[in-house]
Order: sequence, then structure tokens, then C-alpha cells
Amino acid sequence: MTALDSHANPELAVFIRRLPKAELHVHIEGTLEPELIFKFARRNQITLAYESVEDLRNAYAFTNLQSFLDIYYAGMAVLQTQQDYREMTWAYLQRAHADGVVHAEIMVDGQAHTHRDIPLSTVFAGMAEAMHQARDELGLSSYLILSFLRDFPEDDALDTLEEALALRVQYQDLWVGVGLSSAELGNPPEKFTRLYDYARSLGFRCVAHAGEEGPAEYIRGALDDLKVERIDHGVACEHDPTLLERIIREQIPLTMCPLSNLRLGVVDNLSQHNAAKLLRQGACVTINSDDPSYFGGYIVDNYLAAAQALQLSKAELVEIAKNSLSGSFLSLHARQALLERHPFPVI
Ligand code: ES4
Ligand code: ZN
Repeated sequence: MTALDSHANPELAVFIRRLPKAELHVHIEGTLEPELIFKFARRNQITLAYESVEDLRNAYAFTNLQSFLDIYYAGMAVLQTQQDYREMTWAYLQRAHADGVVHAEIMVDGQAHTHRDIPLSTVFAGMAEAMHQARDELGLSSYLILSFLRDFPEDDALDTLEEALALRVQYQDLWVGVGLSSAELGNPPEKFTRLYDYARSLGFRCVAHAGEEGPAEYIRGALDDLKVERIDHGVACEHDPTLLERIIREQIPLTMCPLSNLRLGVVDNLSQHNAAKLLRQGACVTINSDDPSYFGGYIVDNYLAAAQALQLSKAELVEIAKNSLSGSFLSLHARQALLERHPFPVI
């Protein structure tokens, strides 16, 4: 059964869509659909290496994280103007809203834009317009997480953070945290200890990708050296029983992304994914979409694929959705207000 077989169980798809969910792991550039890539390329007079939307989609056959990242960075090169960032973000937020997402914490790879001479002021301005529109018109709240590229030097990240800090006051309602993404192997968390010490001292919430392609040791490093509050992915935690016990005891949220892991070969088969096993052992597992345009599904598709492959019960799906809200960076007050508007079903 594939991710897009929601028709195979329409009743379950409706149940999942109606659950109030927070999306905690999504890269805005990974929501850029091929149709928008072509639209922006035309508008910005950029020649693509692909003839058609279909041609581009056919190139989305990945063997590992790096093979995806190469196409992902090439795709986002069409983003040039504030309007591009606004339209990309608005398209995602509308899609997330249709999936029952009530709050989204959205990562943006700042350096992937500044390295192409697009200022962060353009990126933030476009995203913020869409995020405010979603708040006002859809009742969908969202936060921004500035994510740093771990395959570049720490000083490059520090320069980028410094550039972004000039925007902090203007976007204080949105920009709440920092993250770490891109090629994991060979770029361990301790490479970024100074960056995270600095970001934390400024009051930013901290997350990092760890244990996607990298070992359990990188998860431990993200917790101990970077002092992150959440782990993006965390699949590898099961290889270190002491670490797993700690993740359960401290209820460190894991922002897991089953379809991403399937498409990038982190797991060979969804039935081998450890999201259900970790949940049943007491871990704070959440399900998210990562780069939905590239991995064949948005958040409901990810919940549904995991539910079907791992026999998640409705009670477990509710638990995962509850974890997404408790694992978010929303204040307790904001979370309670959301829950009053969007109560969970009683199973
Ligand atoms: C990413 Cl799936 C994944 N892993 C690491 N970094 C990323 N950036 C965008 N998607
Ligand atoms: Zn990710």
C-alpha cells in the first residue's frame, strides 16, 4: 500500500484529517511543488534543466539524503522575490489547513538563500505575509525556525544568524527558534556548539536534525552539546538503550517523518519504521511531513501511511496528535486556547 492510498481507507483518512495537529518538522523549501517551481522560473526568467513538470517529478527518485538535497537545492534556486516566498508559504499553509493542521513550526534554510544573494529580509518578509494571512483568514498559527546548514562551517552559520538578528524585533511574533539540517554524516552536532550557545543565550528555542542518516551518537550530541529541546527524526535512537531511556524519561519530542525516511532509504519499508515501537515504549513521537512536495505526501498522508503500515490504533493516532501540540513551542495558554477551539475526539 502506498502513501497516497487514502481511498483505501477513507474513513481513517477523515479521522486523521479531523484531528487537531501541529506540524513540527517541515522545510518550507520542501513544500515547493513542481508547478510553482515552473511558475517562478518563468516569472524570474530562469532556465530549468527540466522540460516539464512531469520531467521534474520524474527526477524525484532518491537513493539517500544527499541525492535528495542536490535536487532540493536546485529546485529552490527559482526563489528570488518576496512574492515568491509569500506564494510558496501561502500554498503550504492552505494545504496544511486542509489537512487539519492548527499550528505549524516551519523551518527555512537561510543560507540556501543568502548564498544566492537573496537577503534574509526578503525571505522573512514574504514568509511573514503568508503566515499572518493564515493566522487572520484560516485561524492557523505558525512559527518560523531558522535552520542552519551543517555541511557549511560554523562561522558561516554565525554570520547568517547575525544577519537575521537585525530582523528579530520585526518578526518577534514568528521567529522563535533555530535548527540544524542538511547532510548529517560527517557533520556532527558538536561542530555547532558555539552557534547554539549563542542562540540559546538570545532566548531562541533549539532543535536539530539528528539520527536520520547519522548514528545515535549524534542524537546524544544534539541533546548534550547543543541542548536542543526536540530532535528532528531521531530514528537511530533505538540503537542506544541508555539514550532511548533518557528520551522517554525526559519526553524529548521526536519529529518523525515516515514518508521522508522511506523515500531516502532510511528504512527499506514503512513496516520497519520504529515510530510505533517508540510510541508504545513511551516516547513522545510526532508525525510530520518534512519535504512533502518531494516525498509524496503532506501530514495526513504521513499519518495514514504510518497508521496502515504499523497498525496504529485511533487512540495511538490521537496520542501522536496530542504529542505534536505538547511538543510545540506554543505557550501553555496558546495551546489551551487552541484545544478549546479544536477538541480531541474521545476514543
Ligand atoms: C532535509 Cl529530509 C532532510 N534531512 C536533512 N536536512 C534536510 N533539509 C531539508 N530536508
Ligand atoms: Zn527535515
